[in-house]
Amino acid sequence: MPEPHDQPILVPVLGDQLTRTLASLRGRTKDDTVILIMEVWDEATYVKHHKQKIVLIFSAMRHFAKELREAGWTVDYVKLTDEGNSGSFTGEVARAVERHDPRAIHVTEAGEWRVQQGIEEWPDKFACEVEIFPDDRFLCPIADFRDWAEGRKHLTMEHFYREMRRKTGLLMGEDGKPVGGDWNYDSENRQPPKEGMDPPAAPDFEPDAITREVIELVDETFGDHFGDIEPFRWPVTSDEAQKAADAFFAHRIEKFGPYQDAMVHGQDDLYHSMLSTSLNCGLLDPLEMCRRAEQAYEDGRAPLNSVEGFIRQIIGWREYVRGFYWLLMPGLESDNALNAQRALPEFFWTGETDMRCLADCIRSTREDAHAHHIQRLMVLGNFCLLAGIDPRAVQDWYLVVYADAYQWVELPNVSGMILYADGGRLATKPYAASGNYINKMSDYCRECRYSVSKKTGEDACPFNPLYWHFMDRYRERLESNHRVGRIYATWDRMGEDKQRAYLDTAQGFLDSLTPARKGWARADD
Ligand code: FAD
Ligand code: DLZ
Ligand code: SF4
Repeated sequence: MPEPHDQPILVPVLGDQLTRTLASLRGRTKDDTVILIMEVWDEATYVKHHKQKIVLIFSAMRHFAKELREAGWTVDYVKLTDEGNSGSFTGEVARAVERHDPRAIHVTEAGEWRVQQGIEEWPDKFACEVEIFPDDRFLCPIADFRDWAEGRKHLTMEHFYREMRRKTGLLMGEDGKPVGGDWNYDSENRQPPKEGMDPPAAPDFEPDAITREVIELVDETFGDHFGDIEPFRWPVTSDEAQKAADAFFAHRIEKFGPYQDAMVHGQDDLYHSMLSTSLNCGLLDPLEMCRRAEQAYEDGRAPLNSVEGFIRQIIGWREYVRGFYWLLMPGLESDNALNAQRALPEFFWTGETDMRCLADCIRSTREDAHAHHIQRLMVLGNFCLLAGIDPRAVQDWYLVVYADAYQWVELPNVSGMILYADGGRLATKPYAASGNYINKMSDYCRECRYSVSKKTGEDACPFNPLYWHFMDRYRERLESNHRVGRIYATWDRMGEDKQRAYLDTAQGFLDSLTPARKGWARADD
């Protein structure tokens, strides 16, 4: 390692901050800076992440360090197996302070509350000055979101999104009006899969020597974690991530919108971008991706509904959930507005269930550390909502199993979007659905052992009775909700025998579930 000048600035870069233009790196000079990148036990094990998630982060961190060194920076890289590794960010910064005697530490704020709490203690722990920079890779500063949320009863994403459109100018006409006249084209984005649909494959990235070494390390060290370690195909450098983006903007964006909600057995990517892992660890810039989408529209390569839909996911949902997270933490973690207490079923980990939709989503989750949004929301999430699974168990599952999962994005989606555990601050109604929705949007039901058209009894699709069991359980709370309340007229018209059959079928199904064994998500649970 070349020695930089006396008393340099120490810049710790976390595993989801792998961006050359990171706020704490901008403006630094090479002869006056030591960049510290740390593989630490605490981060790898606070939940037992999917093996591919750890491979992705460690490999991306090692590649990033290599690129920085090749560009002339001094990088102090701590490997997980290095002698003396303390296992924590704070411990490693303390050791680096001993090694380099920095005059200051410059760090960009952490994505997650847990880590940020640790960073905020650094000024008291270390004798040198500590400067914490806002993470301006996000387009909406945390303080701006707070201002926006102030005094609002409902934090409606759509309202936030419009402000973000105005702020970024994305898809805005010169008259200050949205391009095409409407803000949102979601109603055009709900097509079921077409027979014989054959989306162009997303590029695979063959593991190089660095990734191979990490795969071996993770296999040896975290072999008991959930998920297949290979084939490992995620981009681990910014060049690879750009290639993945090129392929999306060349071949998939056109149909991204219409088939955004479609589900096909055996396929978890369809026309989705598969860019979340790269966006979240810093290999891609969110605004740049939106500009590329806008360009595709301007060049006539993609229709407005696809492009607007993609941009909304990024400057709308992605920015919104991040603001929502920082607004409501730490309480959001323990919110349980519906008092859901049931243990997560074991099949979430093993995939062994006769429910074909769930089995397929869990398969892709195990094989690829990925499932697309509607699979996460309307199959896996819907099941957890209807079955009344304890939010803590659901949070842990989502945080473990997806390669793109960080608490800032996982928690609002789980607590707010799927479970209504936040009491309705994110979603105005629970996203509850019977088997009918899944049947309409997928090819899952055709070969399922359950019958989606049966409402009660042994062979009935479990989503059907579970839906009414859920509605009945929460009648008092939901009846007054104008978006759900009308459903109770249908329930009341059924009569007692039919209602009893629904409730008994659902209860029989719930009683048959085997709770997950301990130790899947956390070593100490
Ligand atoms: P695309 O469908 O191509 O979408 C483009 C981009 O939009 C994504 O890459 C992502 O950055 C952004 N985006 C889309 N929807 C959301 C959303 N609801 N919240 C935030 N960003 C969004 N996404 C994560 O990145 N990490 C998570 O841990 C995560 N957990 C989720 C948990 C649940 C219960 C649900 C319902 C959704 C979750 N999502 C999460 C959002 C979404 O499912 C994934 O971002 C998406 O499936 C990633 O695949 P993609 O890149 O192909 O996405
Ligand atoms: C997810 C993850 C893992 C598995 N390991 C590390 C690590 O060893 N070192 C590191 O810097 N980051 C890791 N990460 C990503 C961090 O969890 C992420 O940077 C923080 O949670 C952000 O708050
Ligand atoms: Fe899923 Fe029900 Fe369809 Fe089976 S019948 S695939 S359980 S929705």
